[in-house]
Amino acid sequence: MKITILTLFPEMFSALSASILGRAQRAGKLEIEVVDIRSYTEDKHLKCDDYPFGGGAGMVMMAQPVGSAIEGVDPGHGARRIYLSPKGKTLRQEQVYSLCEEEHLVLLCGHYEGVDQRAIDLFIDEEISIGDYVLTGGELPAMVLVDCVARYIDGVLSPESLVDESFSDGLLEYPQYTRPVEYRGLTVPEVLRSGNHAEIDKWRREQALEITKKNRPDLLK
Ligand code: 4GY
Repeated sequence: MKITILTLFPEMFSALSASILGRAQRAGKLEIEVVDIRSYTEDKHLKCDDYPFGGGAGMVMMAQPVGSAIEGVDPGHGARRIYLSPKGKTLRQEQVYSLCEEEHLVLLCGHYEGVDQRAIDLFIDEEISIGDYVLTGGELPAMVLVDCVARYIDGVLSPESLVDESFSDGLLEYPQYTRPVEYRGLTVPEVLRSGNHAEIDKWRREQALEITKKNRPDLLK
């Protein structure tokens, strides 16, 4: 899968070279292309933002550099073009499963007060929010999207890592423990050390149900 990220702050994406996403890229399973929107501006001073019509605080990203950048990276509109913003539909795990089927994603990161609406109307397929809060830009949401989608690309994680995770059966995940058996007076539940896999499965299902009831009763409805 290829993911192209359009941003005014390409240096923020160095984080994607670490850990599992770094390994996926080196193995050729995931290609991440970070493109500086500024390199597409036709302004002689390389300006990419301007004052909002109608007044108000802050700056708005201009349609021209954004539109030209999108057309530059996806000329035939073969990609799914996504704008990250709090106005989008909130990302949920079911949508992550469907996005990972795409050959090419183009992620547009807004900054300041946002992007000229005409660039969104003309060039964007879908607006996605990662949650009901406001950030300074779409860069961290783009990284969130890359991360959760990349986990489902074949060979990025072991298949076993994906079966028992939170949301896989509509529930949150059961608690995990590793050595030592005792830490500051707290011990690992006996059943997990029993070797009785039927009992372990039962305990984990009960715990998953319990934690979901307590923290996310909405998931049970
Ligand atoms: N929440 N989910 C989010 C965000 C910042 C103004 C557009 C979010 O996706 N994006 O808070 N983004 C805004 C800042 C420009 C992006």
